[in-house]
Amino acid sequence: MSAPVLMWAQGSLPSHEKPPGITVQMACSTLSGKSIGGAALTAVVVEAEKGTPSYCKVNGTLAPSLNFEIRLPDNWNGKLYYGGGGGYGGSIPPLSVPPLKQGYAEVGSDTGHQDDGMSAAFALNDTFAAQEFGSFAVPTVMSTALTVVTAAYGVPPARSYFEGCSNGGREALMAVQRNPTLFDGVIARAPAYNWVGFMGAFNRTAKALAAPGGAFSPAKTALLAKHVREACDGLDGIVDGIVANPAACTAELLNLRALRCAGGADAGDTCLSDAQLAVVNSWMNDAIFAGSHTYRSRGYNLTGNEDDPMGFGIWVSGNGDVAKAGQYLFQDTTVKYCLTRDPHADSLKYSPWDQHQVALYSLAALYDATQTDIRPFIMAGGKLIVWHGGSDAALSVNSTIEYVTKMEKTVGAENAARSTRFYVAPGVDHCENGVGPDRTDLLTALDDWVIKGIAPATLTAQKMDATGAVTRSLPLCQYPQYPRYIGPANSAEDAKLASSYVCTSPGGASK
Ligand SMILES: [Ca+2]
Repeated sequence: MSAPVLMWAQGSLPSHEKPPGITVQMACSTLSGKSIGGAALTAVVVEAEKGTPSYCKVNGTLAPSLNFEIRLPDNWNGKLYYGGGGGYGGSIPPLSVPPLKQGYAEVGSDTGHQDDGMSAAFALNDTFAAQEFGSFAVPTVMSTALTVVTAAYGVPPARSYFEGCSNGGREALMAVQRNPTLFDGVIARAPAYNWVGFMGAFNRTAKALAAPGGAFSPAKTALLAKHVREACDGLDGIVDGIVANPAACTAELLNLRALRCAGGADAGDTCLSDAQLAVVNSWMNDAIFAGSHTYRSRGYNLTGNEDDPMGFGIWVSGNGDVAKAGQYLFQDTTVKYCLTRDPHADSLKYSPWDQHQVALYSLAALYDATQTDIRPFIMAGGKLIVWHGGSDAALSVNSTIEYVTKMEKTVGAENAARSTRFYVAPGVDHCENGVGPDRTDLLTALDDWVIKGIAPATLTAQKMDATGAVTRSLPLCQYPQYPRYIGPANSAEDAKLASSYVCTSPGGASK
């Protein structure tokens, strides 16, 4: 990175200089066929269609096999947006339309290998590929992207932001922790930051599901979800299908024993067998494993949204076949290609999770983003927004709560308050979807914070139908606050409006 770029990235230059009026045709013409930033570039104009503006699509490869894409808009706003990817990487994430519409130059990569995102096979015999996926890809591609964007527009980006969810959320925290001056602002959503811990939790719950009688059919999942809603939905002031105040949903209120089949053996869709209750138990309880430091994944909340199409069924139970569940598949490929290095290993027989300390240490060194001392990022002026869906069945919101809580303690309350924000979106599944409103313009909130010094407070979350019409809204409250309904009793219409809620602490005080 050149010195001027570093100065811009640290915010020492005015932010309101008007970027040059370079069209997508001009940008592509400048870059096409050139070798810039260590890569031979292709550059083609993608015409506007269906609400997506035209852009110059720039592709290149950094040796040996790190493929990246840069999307350059008309009316560049002078800023760069790096979007993270999901799973085990392997492909360039799709275009994110909102940042492009706002004039950002967008950047993404395949993290250095090519696969479907569900396989860790790339890591078996290629430590460099594992390192690229773990932490090298983002700073490596950023170095090239800054050079390419500067070549296209004549000036470097005035600000650079990173946003990602799931593995992309992990990449976000990894950048904050290891490359603290790379981005001016970072959005980490549902971060998969505790790789060793959550993979171990996935393994434990998958074994419970695979045990005799443990399989969870959709009917069993629906039974569980309905039971939870009946116990806890109203604790936030409105029965609306969202348990927005999980802290009040205690084990006593949940009373899961009431679901037990008489005698403990499966007796149909109106009860849970002991083997199925053991699955719920594994799901809800913390998973803690021995190591040079302990590896952890916090238990999941029962939310009453287990029966959502993108919830417990696809991520945990596999709708009756655990081998089809997302959690099973991720832990299985991790056991095969990272822990045993045996592609034929049976992950359901791999026990205990912490049996091979060297393998766990290696996995953590590559992929864990658990470092809580982010003062270098804060001292450089960086701003961090953390977000997690309240009914995320893939990664536990409680693990993210634990990270943020430890981080705040490590950096101190004052540093945390001036540089970090944490939001939980009730009723929202992994990264998006769910009963709850899942859309918030976090990028604009971050940009206003970085550029104008306007720190985000309560934001608004919206749910949209297929046509883009807003069907529901809620305040997006800063954790530990939750949106408490204060509208007319039992009004389904008022329940759809953010104005019917006030952010409230679980203990009762609101602001
Ligand atoms: Ca509710």
